Amino acid sequence: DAVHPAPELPGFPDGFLWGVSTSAHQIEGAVEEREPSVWDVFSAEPGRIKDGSTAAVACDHVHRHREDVALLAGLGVDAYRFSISWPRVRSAGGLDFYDRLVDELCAAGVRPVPTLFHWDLPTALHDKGGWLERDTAARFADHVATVADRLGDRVHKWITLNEPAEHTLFGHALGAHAPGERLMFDALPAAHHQLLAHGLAVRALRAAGAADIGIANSHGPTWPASPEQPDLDAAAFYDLLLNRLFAEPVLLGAYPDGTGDLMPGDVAADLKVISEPLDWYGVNYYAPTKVGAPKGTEIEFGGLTLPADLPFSVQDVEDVPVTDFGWPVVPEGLTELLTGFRDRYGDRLPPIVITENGCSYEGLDDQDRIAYLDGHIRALHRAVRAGVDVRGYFVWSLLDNWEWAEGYARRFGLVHVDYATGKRTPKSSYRWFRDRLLAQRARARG
Ligand code: GBH
Repeated sequence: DAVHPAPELPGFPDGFLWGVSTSAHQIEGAVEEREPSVWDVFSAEPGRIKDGSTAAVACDHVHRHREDVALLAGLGVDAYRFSISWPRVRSAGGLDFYDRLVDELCAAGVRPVPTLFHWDLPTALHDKGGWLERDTAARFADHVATVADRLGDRVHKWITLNEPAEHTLFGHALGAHAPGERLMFDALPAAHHQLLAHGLAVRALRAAGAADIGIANSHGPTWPASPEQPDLDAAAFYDLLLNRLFAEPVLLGAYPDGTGDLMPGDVAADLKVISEPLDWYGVNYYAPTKVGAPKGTEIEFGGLTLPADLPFSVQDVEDVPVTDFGWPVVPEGLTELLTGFRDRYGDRLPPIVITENGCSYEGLDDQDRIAYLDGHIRALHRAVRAGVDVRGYFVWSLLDNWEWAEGYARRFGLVHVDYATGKRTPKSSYRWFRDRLLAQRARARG
């Protein structure tokens, strides 16, 4: 039942890692089997989540993990990126669930690639100040040491944090995500403490013998709305906040353009920790952002309403298709992003792994998703041909799942989930990706 005899994808370098991604809070369910996280509390508050839902059951992955591992095996991916729920590890079962999951993945020939923090902070830590509190970074490092000690014999590739930029902006500055803080620029300490947590986690993983460590940062090209100076300035500021602020401490050991002065603590000493060398740098790419001077009105952006008093405005990228979520589809943006990073950071940039890329569309015969993935994988290959060292590509996501403030309305999966019954149904894109992976492998064998 091969889908689409369309042209094969271009061949990627030997050892290139193909995978799919998920995150704990978005798929696991089984909330009663773990401590609460900030997302449980946030989603229980009226009006926070668009469809009023919570992730209490979600894909019920904790009880259906065998089925999901079988789906991964059927897909033929080399690797599976999932996240480890810190609240679950703190609960009675400890790491038991992840221990089993890792065993099953290894038995299925799929490499486990855990993310150690994907936004679901234990409520107990949030109550002590959460990411605004420096001590949370130290607690995270202890947690990471525990995880590495238990799983490090079978897990050989690690991701520290997922998108500290989004977690700072949406969770702590704008209040659209958990923990719902609206601190605007006073949210910057949450960025610094997450970055510090990243660096301390790298040290803890190294101490446990880990040799293959990265971070998953969210990045996209920022397109000025016009060549006029106010638009250029606003776009540069947005690029600073979303791209440079989270890349440069990690890659260069420095905060860009004086932003370090806004961070708490002994910033110079912390930057030494934050810039611990990485084996690779993970990029989550969805779309470019068109940015102009502020317009003094609220802005609809990526499903959020941004306040009127930001020093920039986000505008629609015109004349391109959009996904069901309204996000523009711009594969060239991925080539531009990666060649731009290479030009900007030169030999300070480690090999790149695309840790997320994907789109939200309805339907089982999801030809739009196939077109999106095909376009982005080709765009990635153009970056490789232009000399960017790219080592892997992970689709977001294996399963339809709970899309944060959007609830269950957005479907990013290669596999459809019927939330009433938990039934999984592979979409056309699942078969398309499987066939492309088979072809890559046949090609690699020569
Ligand atoms: C990731 O966040 C998360 O890691 C993951 O948990 C989540 O499910 C997934 O992506 C899908 O959202 O209006 O076109 O300019 C990505 C967050 C993606 C948010 C791009 C802002 C701007 C879209 N960002 N988005 S657009």
